[in-house]
Amino acid sequence: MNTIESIRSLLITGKMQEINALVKEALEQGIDAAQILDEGLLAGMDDIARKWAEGTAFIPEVLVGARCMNAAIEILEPYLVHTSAGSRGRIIMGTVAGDLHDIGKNLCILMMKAKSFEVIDLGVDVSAKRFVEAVQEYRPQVLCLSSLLTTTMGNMKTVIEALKEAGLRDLVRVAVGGAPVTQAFADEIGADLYTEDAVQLADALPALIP
Ligand code: B12
Repeated sequence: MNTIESIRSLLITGKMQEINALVKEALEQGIDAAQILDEGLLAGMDDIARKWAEGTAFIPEVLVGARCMNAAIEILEPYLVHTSAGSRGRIIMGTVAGDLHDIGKNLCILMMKAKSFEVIDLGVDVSAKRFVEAVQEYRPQVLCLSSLLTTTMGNMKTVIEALKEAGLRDLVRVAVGGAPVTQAFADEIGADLYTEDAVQLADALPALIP
């Protein structure tokens, strides 16, 4: 098994130190950070998700896998984000109220930073009130909302309504995403942008920012 295959297969075991060491080893071997992310970590997370759906993996495995994934992303960040002079725009991102999923959010943040955007991370389970306060405080060009649950995706609409009530809706573009979110849903709630993944989001931002 090569280094990337080992990272992929170890993710479900939650052996963070071993995975981190392999990630560093892969970087030392000259393997591209994006390849480690795609073929090692994301492929490993897909394996876990499949096993969970089949009933051969359970929440603890998913949880430890997710922790390892987030830790490994931190190691990869400097290799994926090339800091250049100046920011191309300010973005705020968070996972909506009631939702604790943050891997997708963290990947979006990584990809946006990689494209030289300044990103403020509000974390998970973020209330509409907190999003509105953050928009007031930081005046971002774009607010990114993430949701992984069909039970929380409606909270994206609540955030958009709260922005309208606060008189801020015209000052900020709203991007939405996450596994259950679709273009049709984004249109229905009046969002300005939906993309399927983090790379497409980072690529679509320049057109969204005047
Ligand atoms: C990991 C995981 C967990 C972990 C989360 C750990 C963490 N730190 O994030 C834990 C174990 C905590 C968890 C808990 C739960 N989970 Co969960 N989880 C998952 C799992 C397996 C993977 C999600 C993931 O990280 N994917 C990898 C990332 C990279 O992909 P992503 O998040 O989709 O993000 C990409 C895109 O969607 C997009 N994107 C994301 N956000 C945004 C935002 C914008 C603006 C844009 C443009 C794009 C974008 O870009 C990202 C990168 O390309 C999914 C299964 C799946 N296939 O999605 C279930 C899943 C989402 N979970 C599910 C469920 C049911 C739960 C629980 C309710 C289970 C329970 N009984 O307790 C709880 C809810 C907890 C809560 N309140 O949030 C269901 C949801 C079903 C539904 N209809 O809503 C899923 C689909 C599993 C299933 N098949 O049943 N979960």
